[in-house]
Amino acid sequence: MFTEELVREHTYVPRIVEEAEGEKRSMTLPSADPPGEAGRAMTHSDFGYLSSQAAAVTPRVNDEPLVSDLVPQALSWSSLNGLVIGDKNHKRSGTVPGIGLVHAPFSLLPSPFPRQAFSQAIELAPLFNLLADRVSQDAEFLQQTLARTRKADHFIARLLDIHLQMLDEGMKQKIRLGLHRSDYMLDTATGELLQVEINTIASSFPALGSLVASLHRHLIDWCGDGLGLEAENVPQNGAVDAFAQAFALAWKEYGDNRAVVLMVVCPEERNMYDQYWLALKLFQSYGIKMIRKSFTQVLAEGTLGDNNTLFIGKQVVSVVYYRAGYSPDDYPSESEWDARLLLERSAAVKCPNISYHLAGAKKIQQELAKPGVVERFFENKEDITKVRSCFAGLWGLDDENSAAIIEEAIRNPEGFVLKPQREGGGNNIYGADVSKKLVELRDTDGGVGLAAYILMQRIFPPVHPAYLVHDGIWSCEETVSELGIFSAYIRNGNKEVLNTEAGYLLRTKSSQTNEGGVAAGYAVLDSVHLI
Ligand code: ADP
Ligand code: HGS
Repeated sequence: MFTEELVREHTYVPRIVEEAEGEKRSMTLPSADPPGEAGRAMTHSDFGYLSSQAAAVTPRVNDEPLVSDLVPQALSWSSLNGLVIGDKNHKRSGTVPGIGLVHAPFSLLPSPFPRQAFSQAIELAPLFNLLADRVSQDAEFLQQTLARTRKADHFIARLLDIHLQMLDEGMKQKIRLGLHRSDYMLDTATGELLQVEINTIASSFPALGSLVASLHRHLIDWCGDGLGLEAENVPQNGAVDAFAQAFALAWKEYGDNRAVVLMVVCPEERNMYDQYWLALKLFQSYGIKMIRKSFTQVLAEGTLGDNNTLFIGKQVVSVVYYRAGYSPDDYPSESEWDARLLLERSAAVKCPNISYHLAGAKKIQQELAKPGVVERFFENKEDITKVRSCFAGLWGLDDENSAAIIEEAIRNPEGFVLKPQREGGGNNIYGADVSKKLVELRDTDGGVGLAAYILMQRIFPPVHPAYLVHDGIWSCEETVSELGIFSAYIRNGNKEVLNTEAGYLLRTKSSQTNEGGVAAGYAVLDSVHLI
């Protein structure tokens, strides 16, 4: 277990709903005309505060002296323990390690999170590993589900082309390595834990996420009972060790002791320390080296030897781990695509390979939510129910029954999020822009552009006060949180080598912010205080 076994069976019923109802706040999806000032966009704060019980463990908001005492403690701890990123104001901070560092944005104290929902998310991890693996093996499902999307989205089309090419040429490697992160939000309206998305490529912050939990446990110890928080209710977060173990197991399955692990990175990367931590843990714990190369460097230094063995220079590569390649921005020219194809053709274990990458597309998430589709991949009724229990409302816009939901979303945009097939934060459409974009897509070229998007029920998580620390400055804000559960999966042919949860990530943002993502500057790193 990489997430400390704190999940005791509680007959815990989410109080969120009761309290809010008590306080006569509307809990259903926003009606056509949102309450409050005419035209004011609905924000998370319109939907229910965390229960008073949860609020009780939230930091004392106006305890200025305490906070002013705690912040320097937290900032120094972050610098001393590598909870850092490259400073955007420093030119070389994305290319030269050790230059222009700043603490990673974090929440000063852990955020309350229902224990039962946390354990549910942990329990789902091995199931989503299996689902991603089985979907990835169903080439027909992938190609068919994305058939219309490819016509409206050139990036997805390129990925599907590589997939077809590999099917045609035959995949040279039967070992599969998945390092995923499934993101969830609590839905105030129903008290349910709903899946926002699953990332099957470049899931960030396993290392810095692990460090924030340690920071919070340190601050709680440092403060004694001054905070009214129990360090034991902040689960240890072993994500960085779990990732290192997964790399080492895949390396061992490949079976070449000379080999190294290759991390494919962006030419400029301010989140390099989250990445270097993985390399350090892999070397310290298993004596295996991890090298970093951009697609351009892969094309320049990469060759395929006998049996498609991948060489970077003279080094044999047994595992390729992508921390780039999930966005069209990562392929500014054909040479990046050539590098991707070279890696895909190689005998190295890819994390992810092209079919795992496609299995994480938002259109696939939406298709899986359709009645009877999970049954294509799971027989066990209990597993099917568990997986489905966290599905939010998801709609495709490219089939004959899409017209109704499109009209509903145009009329009632606040209840939806419009999502393209993109990753990395900052791509989704919210609020009134949902109507505008849908009308534009519907009324252009016969609506073909609609196939590049999915519609998702907007989730309104409970709001809680928190101290957010950016660039050494703290502010107390009303916030909402998103829980990510990392998971690791290794299969060698028919042999399942590893199937486990691999730690967690909590990201917290102002309740006034639509988008999420730490790297994109919307959220901060956080950890959970289980209630
Ligand atoms: P990406 O792959 O770009 O990170 P996500 O689907 O994770 O895309 O969305 C990015 C952010 O948008 C999430 O971190 C979350 O803050 C917000 N978001 C996404 N879907 C929803 C939703 N259904 N309801 C509320 N917020 C959402
Ligand atoms: C890296 N620069 C992700 N990954 O996890 N996004 C956030 O760190 O290697 O910022 O909150 C790359 C996506 C949420 C992290 C960033 C999944 C990246 O954006 C990689 S595709």
